[in-house]
Amino acid sequence: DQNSLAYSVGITLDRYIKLKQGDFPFASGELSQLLRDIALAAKIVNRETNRAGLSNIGGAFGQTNVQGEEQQKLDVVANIRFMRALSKGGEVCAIVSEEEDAVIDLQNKSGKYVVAIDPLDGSSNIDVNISIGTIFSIYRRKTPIGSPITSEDIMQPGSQQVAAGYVLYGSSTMLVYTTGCGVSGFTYEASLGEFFLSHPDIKAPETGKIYSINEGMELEWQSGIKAYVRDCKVKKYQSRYIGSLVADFHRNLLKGGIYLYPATFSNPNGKLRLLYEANALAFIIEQAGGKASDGESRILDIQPKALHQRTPLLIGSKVMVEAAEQFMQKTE
Ligand code: AHM
Ligand code: MG
Repeated sequence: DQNSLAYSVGITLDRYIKLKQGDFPFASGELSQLLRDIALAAKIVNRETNRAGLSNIGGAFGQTNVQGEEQQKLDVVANIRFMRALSKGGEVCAIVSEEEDAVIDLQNKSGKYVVAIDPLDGSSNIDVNISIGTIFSIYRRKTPIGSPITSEDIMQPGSQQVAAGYVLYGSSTMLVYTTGCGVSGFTYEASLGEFFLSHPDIKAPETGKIYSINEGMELEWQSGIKAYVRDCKVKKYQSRYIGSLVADFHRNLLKGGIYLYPATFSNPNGKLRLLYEANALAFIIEQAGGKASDGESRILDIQPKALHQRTPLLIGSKVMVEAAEQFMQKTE
């Protein structure tokens, strides 16, 4: 088939996007360009990430700027890079970012797309050389092109995403995305400066043996989550928690597993953000055959009410997410 053929000849992300353009909703070429803009910013962030350990010796490395100013933190750098790529590209009218309190209205009258992005998630892991990620969601604006942006454009449920993806800056750097026709994964070849298709048509295993949750919070959990995690232990599942959402999600997507960030007594909506963390991964997992839930409802059906709204998240292999939901509904 087309996927395996493409892989065997070493297909780049650019070529793949072109090949698949017909699959995109509205196939105007602008969404393709937007994905390329994101990939370019990801390459730059990848370069900065690889240099992170050198930041303290930045002077010697030539990283301190002429004014001798200290280097900016990497999550700030990543935000600047993605903002620049998205605003210069011309396809986007508004951006929601974890790093910005308000919506960025680009005043771009011809931009059809709204992007929600976490430019660098898991940034507390940077200093200790652990994988981090970028997460993005793409929506078409609802109001007519040329009119001012309204909350109708921004507050769309995840089911309205036209594309979503993540970049994992790990032992290798990968970009994984969906436009609603399955999930494709690309690995970055730094010496060539290209993402190559390495994981065509990713499918999440129906079930798995990995559970990922911050167990230090157990005393804060509701009884359903406690009972589910206990069941994972009875079944002798593997506990794996990096504390970097993209990395934990990616491993479970490929190997089969569940990631849980539940409600706690002190944080009844959990920690993760609906717009730029949960929704993108929920779209991807569903496209891969898995499931994403807040314990009661499908993540993609949640109508957002606030920009930085949080949601509990149970995500991963279908059978495991359904089991966790059942435990929660039984015991609460
Ligand atoms: P951040 O957006 O401040 O980086 O927080 C999100 C991160 C996720 O990557 C990770 O899964 C989670 O927070 C870990 O939280 P905790 O340390 O509470 O387990
Ligand atoms: Mg984050």
